[in-house]
Amino acid sequence: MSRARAGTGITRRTFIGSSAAAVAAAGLMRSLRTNVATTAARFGIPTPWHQRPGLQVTHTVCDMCPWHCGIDVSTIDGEIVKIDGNPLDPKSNGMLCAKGQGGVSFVNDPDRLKRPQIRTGERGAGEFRDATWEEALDLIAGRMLEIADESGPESVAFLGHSGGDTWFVEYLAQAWGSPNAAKPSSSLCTSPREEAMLLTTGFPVGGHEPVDWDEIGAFALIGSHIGEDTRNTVMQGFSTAMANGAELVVVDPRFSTAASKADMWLPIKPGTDTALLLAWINTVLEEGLIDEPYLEEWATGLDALVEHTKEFTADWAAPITELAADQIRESARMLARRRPKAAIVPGRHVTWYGNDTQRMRAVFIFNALLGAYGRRGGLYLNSSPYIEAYPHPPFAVAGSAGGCSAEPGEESSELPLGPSGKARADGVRDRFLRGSTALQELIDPMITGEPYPIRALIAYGINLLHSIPDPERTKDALRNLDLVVAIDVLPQEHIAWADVVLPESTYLERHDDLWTVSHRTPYVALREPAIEPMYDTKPGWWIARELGLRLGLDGYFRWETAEDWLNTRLRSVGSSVEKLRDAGGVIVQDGAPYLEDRDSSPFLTESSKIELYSHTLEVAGLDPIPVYEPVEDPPEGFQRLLYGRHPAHTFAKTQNTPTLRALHPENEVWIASTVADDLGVQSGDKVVLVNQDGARSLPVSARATERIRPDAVYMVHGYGHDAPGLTGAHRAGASDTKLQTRYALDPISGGAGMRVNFVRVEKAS
Ligand code: MGD
Ligand code: MGD
Repeated sequence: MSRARAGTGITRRTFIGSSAAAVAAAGLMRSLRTNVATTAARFGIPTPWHQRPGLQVTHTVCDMCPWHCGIDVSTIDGEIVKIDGNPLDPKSNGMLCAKGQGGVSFVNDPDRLKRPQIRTGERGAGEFRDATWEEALDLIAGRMLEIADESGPESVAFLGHSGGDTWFVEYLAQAWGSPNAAKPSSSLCTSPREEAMLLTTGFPVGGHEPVDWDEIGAFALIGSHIGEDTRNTVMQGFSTAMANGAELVVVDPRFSTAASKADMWLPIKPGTDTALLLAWINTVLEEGLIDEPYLEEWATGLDALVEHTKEFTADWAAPITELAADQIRESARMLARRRPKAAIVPGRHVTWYGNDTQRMRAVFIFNALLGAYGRRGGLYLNSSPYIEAYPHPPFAVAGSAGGCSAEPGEESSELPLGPSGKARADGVRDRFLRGSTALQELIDPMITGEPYPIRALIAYGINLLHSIPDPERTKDALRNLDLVVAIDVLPQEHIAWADVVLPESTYLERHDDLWTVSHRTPYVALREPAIEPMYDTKPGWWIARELGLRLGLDGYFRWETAEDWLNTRLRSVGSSVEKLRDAGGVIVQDGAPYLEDRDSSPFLTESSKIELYSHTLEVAGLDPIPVYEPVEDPPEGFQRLLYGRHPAHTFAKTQNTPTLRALHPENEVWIASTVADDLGVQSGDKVVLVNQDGARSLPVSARATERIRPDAVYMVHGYGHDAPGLTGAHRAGASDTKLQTRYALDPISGGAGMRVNFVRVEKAS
């Protein structure tokens, strides 16, 4: 495998040049490096990694979180020594977060899955024997074919996430013919905002939120906890905006890191944000703080909106949100004064309370009133890169599983067609719910066989028992299935429930499909292996292809290697794997981010305008303009369970990664000081959380703090692992998922609102 070779450790990529000067300079640097290394060796100082001979750099794409930054991976003698951001990549801009740098440790985690395994004990017992790839793949394909013969291809579900999911959840699932394919990044994350944005502007938010950070004058974060949510580019944008003096309003029941930087913090009562948003809309309409010429040209439904929101004043919202009316008005003015260089930043994980699409509609309507879409300093317009898909025979089923990740396949950014719609209860309104992939709605059919049975599950890179609410229900489903296949890199909890475990090579050991990222400057990025696969692991593309061939899907797998696939696609933009590698791993194309860059309306609704009033919703019998629906209050003695991210960890997948674990070994539960006092709990005491249905957490440290409202507790997602194979993360901290025994289904997007669970804090015995 040829890689970009570093001239020196310091100016790696740029240093190589064909000119004599570059060659001479390289020689000089080499001799300097030798001298430094010799001197260091004389004094017994180990040679720094960037001065060691044989340094190579591979341009590839990170997979430590779903943001997928471009990275430069430095290796010496086939060993990874350092990962940096790729300066050419529009996402990383040469920078990288702790999670990304933790990749070295992730790949070298001694607990990794090392070889294929076949279950020997009961499901859940975790008893396996080693198997060859041949045997494991034959077994899976044989059972899939039997099941399809009896119950049809739709009785096999494909659930997946992580960077290689397109091979399984999209390509293989569609070729095989199952509409039951889904990613957690849709209905457990972004589906309400994607549906809301489509309804309002006709295009989705997409993987990359289009905030014009460089020029923004004022912005609001509603629940988005940038700083704890450490998406690299978003943190860079946030820092730029703050350094430029942008004003910031943070709406969060918790004094988050972002709140500590804000001009105004609104400690809202959880679940009441739609009331606040309606009052913001009312304030700017009443006070004439809207961009009238923009709305005249680009929006419909303003009169109806004025009429609808007349009664939703700040005084109306104050007792609902438990915020002061003046604070509500002043925060709306703070944003509107800087219009159009102002916006509410579209949140990302927005499946909160079940009425989430309407809350996100209110966000997008407010942004329209400020004139933000397609304006400098507001929300620019993303463009998709031009590149052709891999040519293949027509799929047996159409659609993609969609998601919030900036993932391969992102160019098809319309909302995914509705695989799981088929598996949902009757009576669901036609376009909605079927409009997106509601992963959690596929679990019941695995248990009940209704409306038709799902009998087999291919789980690729999804943490089945930590990502989907009500894990006991998921276990019931796993118990009931006729085939469970887990394709993963770590012995996560659900692995013990698989019939066949297939160990994938990690993202630093394999190719994947191209990243085709819809962006201000749309771009295509290449994932290439930086090292050879460790152990007896295989890349996802190889596994999908080998399975496909055994399933008789030869027509879809005429390509032999990932490089064949990539070269075919890259030919359509005059490139190849080799050319792209030499160009630094990224092809950046021109975008058209502002209205003035476009010849026609960018708004793709039926009216070609921003729809403040949605006829589509009206026709479906749903509220055409958002209304506030109260959520259930916590019962006496309970607090609402809120959760979020830790800057150094991703979901439930990095808690076992040695260097990241060293940064944050376990989570803690934030409890308002007054509540903690009443319970006699002090910071550092171990407590157990018991939810409304009696589910109990592992013991977890309390953090008594003024930084959260008394009606809620908060914890970082992803801890409380029960898998003994995760030797570092096992039983460290507590799991939010295990306390989420219920969720509220969003009737429009199919999203699963997870903030509808309540917990009682008990002192651990
Ligand atoms: P949320 O869960 O919506 O996540 O990041 P966000 O979209 O920012 O936000 C959590 C915040 O919402 C918390 O501060 C919480 O106190 C607040 N909150 C809770 N309830 C309410 C409420 O009712 N109203 C309001 N206004 N606020 C409330 C998620 C994002 O993070 C996602 S989706 C992904 S895919 C990435 N994952 C990730 C990761 O795993 N690790 C790290 N380090 N960063 C990540 N960034 C991304
Ligand atoms: P992770 O815990 O990152 O979350 O849902 P998931 O993507 O399921 O699990 C990733 C899985 O992939 C792990 O099993 C990991 O070991 C495996 N893996 C990692 N790398 C690779 C690889 O290269 N190849 C393969 N084959 N496997 C790999 C995330 C989802 O969870 C999202 S997007 C959101 S926003 C929601 N967040 C959330 C929350 O905050 N709280 C609760 N309670 N539930 C949530 N669910 C959602």
